[in-house]
Formats: sequence, C-alpha cells, structure tokens
Amino acid sequence: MVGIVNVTPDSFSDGGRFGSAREAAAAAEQMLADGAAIVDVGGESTRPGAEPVDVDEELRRVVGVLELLEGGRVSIDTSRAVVARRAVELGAELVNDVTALRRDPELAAVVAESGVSVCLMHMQGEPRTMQEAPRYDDVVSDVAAFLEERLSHAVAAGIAEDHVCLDPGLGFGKTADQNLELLRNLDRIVALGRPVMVGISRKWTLARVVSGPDARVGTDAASVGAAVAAFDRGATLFRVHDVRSHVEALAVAAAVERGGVAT
Ligand code: HH2
Repeated sequence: MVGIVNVTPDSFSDGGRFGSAREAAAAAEQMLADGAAIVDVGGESTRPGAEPVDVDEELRRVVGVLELLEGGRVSIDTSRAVVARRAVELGAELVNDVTALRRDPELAAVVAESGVSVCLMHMQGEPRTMQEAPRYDDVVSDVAAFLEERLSHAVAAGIAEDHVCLDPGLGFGKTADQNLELLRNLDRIVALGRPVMVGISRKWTLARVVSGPDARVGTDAASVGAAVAAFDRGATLFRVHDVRSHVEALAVAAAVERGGVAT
C-alpha cells in the first residue's frame, strides 16, 4: 500500500489538509503504522486544471516533510530532477513521475545514478487541459503501448528494469468510462511484466459511478471496491488516502486468492 501525502493547497480530494510539515509527517507516520509499505509525498498538484508550481515552492513544500520522516519509507511524487535528487538525499526510495520521464530530461539520470525505483505513469496531455477532450484509438492498447515505450526509454537511460513499476494513470486525460475500461483490462498492463500501481483513491470516476454526474470526490468505500477489482486483475501497488481500510480489504482479497489464512 502506498499512502498519499499531498503537501499541496489544491489536490484532488485532500487539498489543504495539512497546515504544516509536522502535521503532514504525522499523517504519514500514521499511514506507515497502519500498514502502508511506503508514503508518497508530493508538492505539486496534478489534479485536472492544476497549474504547475514553481520548483522552489515544490521543494519548500516537500523538504520539510521529508526531513521529519527520516528513516521512514518514502516515495517522492515529482517530475523534476532537482526535487527528486533532494528527496533521494533525504532517503526517498521511489520516484513517482506522472509524466513518465517526459517533463524533465535530467530525471532519468537522477534515478539511474541513485539506484532508486521509479513509477512511470500514463497521462494524455497535461493537468491544466487533460480532461477537455481525451482521445484514444483504443484506450487500453494505447496506454499499454505508451508504457512499454516509456519502460524501454527508462532502461535505455540506465535504469534497471527491475526498478520500474507502471501505472495506467487513472484520471489523467481519460473519461470515467475510459478509466473503468482500463481497470477492467488491467491484466494487459500487468502483461508488460512490471509491477502495476493503481491510483483511483477518491477520484472522480468513483463519484460518477456512485453519485451521478455532478459528484466530484469518491468515498473510501468506493475506493476500496476499485482497489479490490484492480487486485483481482494483477495490480500490486495501490496509491490510497485511507490506508487502513485498503490494507484490511486487500488482506482478505489476498487470503481468498490463496484459499487460506496463512501467508
Ligand atoms: N494520481 C495523482 C497523483 N499522483 N501518481 C501515480 N503513480 N498514480 C496516480 O494515479 C496518481 C499519482 C492525483 O491524485 P491526488 O494525489 O489525489 O491529487 P493531486 O495530484 O492533486 O495531489
């Protein structure tokens, strides 16, 4: 489980939740205590319509939290080499890049040289405009082909293949139906041979399913339902807000898969 720690004033669902680095770090510690394998700290919102933030502001937002989390397992949600480098110095083990190494040409080298892992995510367009008119020939084939190409790019840049995970980028330039089609066919992303991360927690598609066209934020119960569906199709990493409910639900889903209590 990957716990979400957004240190941004404008995130999808929990924008402005933390008043200080100390509060954000305390929430992250709680997520780790609740069973998160790692916490994903981000200082730039990628919500639809979000404007990019200045790199110094992004650094300022995340560094205070990372300093307080020393020793905890941390991922840095950034697409900038400067931020990733500083985060790795402060102990981050994973770089979660929603642009799949396309925004900053220096980022691949930071990952390769430091030997940390990277998550490569699919996004059509950019956050500011990505929901205006998403277009695919076939959303599942297009996303799979993109991720395969980005995996090759990462390996060519010197990143060990077994340090890469892939993410279909639910909500990033996709309609609700396209997000659901991707989830239903997640096995085709899993077939690329790398661990698959899914970030659907509290996203708008869940609200559409449960509450209709005007709803914006999905509930935790809806998030858990989607995570279990993703698990059934082979996802192994789940980027979530409410760690405890997901840990419990997926422990049961995994026990059913094994056909027994023992791990
Ligand atoms: N979603 C968000 C941010 N980072 N990273 C990966 N790998 N996968 C995702 O689906 C993903 C992500 C957006 O969600 P949230 O953190 O709720 O909002 P924001 O980007 O506004 O902080």
